[in-house]
Amino acid sequence: MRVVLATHNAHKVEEFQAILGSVLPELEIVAYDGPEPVEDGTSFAENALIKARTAAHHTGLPALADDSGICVDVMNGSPGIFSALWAGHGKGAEANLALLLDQMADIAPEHRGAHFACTIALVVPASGAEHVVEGIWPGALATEAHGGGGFGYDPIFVPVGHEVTAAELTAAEKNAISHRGRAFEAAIPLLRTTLIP
Ligand code: ITT
Repeated sequence: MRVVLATHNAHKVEEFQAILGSVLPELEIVAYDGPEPVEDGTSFAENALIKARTAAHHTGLPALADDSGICVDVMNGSPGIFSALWAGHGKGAEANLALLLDQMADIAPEHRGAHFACTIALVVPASGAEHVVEGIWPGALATEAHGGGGFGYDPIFVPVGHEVTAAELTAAEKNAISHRGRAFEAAIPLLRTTLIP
């Protein structure tokens, strides 16, 4: 069964393939290269559904989308759904990360709690079915960036129970405990029952 992955983020594609490849080899994950929707939802779930619906509509295939981000406690959950564009359009991951570190510069260690959130949407055009699952990865923000793995905010996120950042974990370690890995724990049974005959 072919499933289209409605993302233009190459790091997400890598993590999806690493997580899904070994567990559901029956699924052939194909990249989506059609029109990009406007992500104007007000939650991770709304944005994930917007992306999955667009890809399902343009390809006729079941579509998976991921909307994710980092949510900082003392910032009332920001950057949240604005994580990819926190420093502005076209600025990129380094600028996003630098801005967040700057905004958190005066915040004491005990108030640096944060979590990553990932919502995965599955839209099946043949049946009209729509599903949404979520995963959360709790932790705290470091005061400076460390590590070269992962992507986005990984170099400043210290997962709960760890003393290193997410960017210092191996890809397999990250995928086993991350928000994306946890969302897939919920998505995998759904994918099995919905897509595999
Ligand atoms: P698509 O919409 O094409 O999927 P995107 O990167 O724009 O790609 P989002 O709107 O969901 O996707 O924004 C996700 C952002 O949240 C991402 O660009 C990172 O800045 C951050 N993020 C999400 N998951 C992350 C992870 O595992 N590690 C580090 N940062 C992450």
